[in-house]
Amino acid sequence: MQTTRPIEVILSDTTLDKPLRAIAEKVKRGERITEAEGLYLFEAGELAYVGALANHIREKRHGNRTYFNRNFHIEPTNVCLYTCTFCSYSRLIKKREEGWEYSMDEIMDIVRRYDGEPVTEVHIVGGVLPQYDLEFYSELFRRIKAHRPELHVKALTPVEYHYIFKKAKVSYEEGMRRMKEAGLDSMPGGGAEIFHPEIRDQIAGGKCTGEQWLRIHEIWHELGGRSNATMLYGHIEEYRHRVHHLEELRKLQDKTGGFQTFIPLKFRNKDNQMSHVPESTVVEDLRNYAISRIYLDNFDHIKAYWPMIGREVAQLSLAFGVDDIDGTIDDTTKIYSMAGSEEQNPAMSTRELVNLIRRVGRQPIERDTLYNVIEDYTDHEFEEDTAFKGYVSLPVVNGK
Ligand code: V47
Ligand code: SF4
Repeated sequence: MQTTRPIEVILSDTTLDKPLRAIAEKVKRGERITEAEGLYLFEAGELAYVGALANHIREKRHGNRTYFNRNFHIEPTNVCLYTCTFCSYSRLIKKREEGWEYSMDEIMDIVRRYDGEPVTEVHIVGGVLPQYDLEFYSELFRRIKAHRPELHVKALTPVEYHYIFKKAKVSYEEGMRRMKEAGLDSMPGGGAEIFHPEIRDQIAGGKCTGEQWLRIHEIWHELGGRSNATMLYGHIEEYRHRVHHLEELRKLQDKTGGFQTFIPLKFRNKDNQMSHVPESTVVEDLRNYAISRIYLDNFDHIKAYWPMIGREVAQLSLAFGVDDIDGTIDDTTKIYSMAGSEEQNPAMSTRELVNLIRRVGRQPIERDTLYNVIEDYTDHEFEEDTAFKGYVSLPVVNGK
């Protein structure tokens, strides 16, 4: 089933203005677009147009392949020293009794809960507090690896690393080396928000700067590590700030090649200091995925994080440049449910994820964190699963 128009149809449109035609021609030839062209896409690129270009790139790179993994999250605490204005999840230290602060043993209990389960990745991220320091996280990574060596530890962002390295008086280089030794496998993309100081200074509550975020990823890449990148969009930023953000990522990726996936994160406005700011529309969300796909010509993957965007928009996004929808999650993250996402208890079984992808004509591929293929579910027959709960609005397709 064709969901977006082929790029040739776009190019045959005689009403297309000159700059949009030039961009479409570049995309067809596989050439990079400039910052000015990126800005023009945000300003003038209507949904069907950017969608056709992004889908062209997506299908050239990945065909119909659509990736997911089996993962769970651990959020050691939601108490935080910082005061990001978009954050619905954190509690200030003076209100710490309203939050949670897990001990090492409690965190290991969560890891052990998945013993025997076919998960491949644990994603660890949370608030920033003095007791969660370099020693704590080194010990935690060591314990997880001792307990389950093959479980991929995707943990912490430059927000935490900047803080814990400064506290421990070690350089970023020394700190990241120690994290690697302790068992860190990769870094998630969080904490990026908007790099431009005009916006970051207003929303990021005193945490690390855009330059520091980029530098820590660069050092991690130099150590041979892989990581993701995000952008929190749809609040007080302007299009030029998004383009600046994408440009900084593209430049670093040219240098290191260490990023795997770009994940646009839609600002959700429940219960935070920016609740008065309206959320972006679905049209804008899809345009943003598509323009990210077009701009980031050196990123392999664009991910729609379904607990944040919802299942239906995640399905739609697969026709707008997205080729990855994250994983099973198993109701282990609170960041988006507390910010007002429609996914109040985010959890999907493998079968649900597979169905979600298949129903929009794509091929579901289970991957590990580094995108090695674990299983191609294109023709997979599922056993009848009577314990199957949760996402019931997608009926079984073709008996699968
Ligand atoms: O950095 C917090 C965002 C991020 C809100 O690497 C909010 O695979 C919208 O980075 N509205 C953390 N966004 C989550 C994250 C992530 C998620 C999934 C996969 C990966 C990956 C990374 O969540 C924060 C911030 O940008 N965030 N509050 C909010 N109200
Ligand atoms: Fe703390 Fe992260 Fe929330 Fe900012 S986004 S207040 S750093 S938990």
